[in-house]
Amino acid sequence: MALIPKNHPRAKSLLIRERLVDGFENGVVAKEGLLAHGRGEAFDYLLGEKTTKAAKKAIRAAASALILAKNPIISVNGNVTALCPKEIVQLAKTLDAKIEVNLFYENRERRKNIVKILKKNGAKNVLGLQPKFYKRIPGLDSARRIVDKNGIHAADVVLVPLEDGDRTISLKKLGKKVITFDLNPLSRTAQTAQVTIVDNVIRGMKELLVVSKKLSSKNEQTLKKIVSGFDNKKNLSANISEIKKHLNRRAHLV
Ligand code: PTJ
Repeated sequence: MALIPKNHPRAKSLLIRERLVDGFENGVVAKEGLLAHGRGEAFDYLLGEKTTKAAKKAIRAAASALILAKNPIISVNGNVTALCPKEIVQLAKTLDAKIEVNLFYENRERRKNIVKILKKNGAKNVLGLQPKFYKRIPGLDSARRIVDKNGIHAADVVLVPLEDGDRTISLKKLGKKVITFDLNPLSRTAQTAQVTIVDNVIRGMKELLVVSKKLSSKNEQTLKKIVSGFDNKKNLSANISEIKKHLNRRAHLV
């Protein structure tokens, strides 16, 4: 692991980067996952490396939808496992949700490594390792089409952090509600999910856990009101405005 001085101005984000590199070296993260992280870092920088007001609003809507769900599931890939395994497991416990490994860059060994990490962090059961339960999502060509019939296939609300496009549309066609984390408010996933949390999973997943715990005592009517009052397009625009504001502030410093 690289030595990062504590007082380095970007120590936090350099430490996060190290988690990805460790994840790659331990066979959890795909090499393409390192590139995806770099893209995320750039957007995080443009957002001021903080959870915006808009992201907090999306997190409330996401938590409400997940609490209201009959059969919620958290879909995990290499990057999200390397970045926040503990939070994923705690969130699943809080929401009584299942966890399923779903990869874009299919690799059986990596699936096993991801399950191992999640179990080390307290997960009892992680779906996605048993081919006898595999089903296909129609209309999807990537490896992500392979899902567990008792997991993503049966779910009504799916949390898909760090996605790459087509699956969100296919899951929506199957009548599922899709919630995503994506630092790029312009990505296809961000634009097609019902709830997009434009935040770094490393911060956002913690916040989603806290808010889910808080809202779990609220009644159905209150939660439904939070969900129906949320407008994803408006929320994405608010995040884009946040980027513009941040850029303007930085430009004035030069
Ligand atoms: O482990 P696998 O095989 O399932 O592969 C996972 C990756 C992430 C490599 C795969 O899904 C992929 O290639 O994704 P993309 O197309 O690069 O999209 C990832 C999106 O996540 C981009 O829009 C990034 O800006 C965003 N992103 C990257 N890091 C973070 C992030 N969003 C939130 N938090 C992050 N830390």
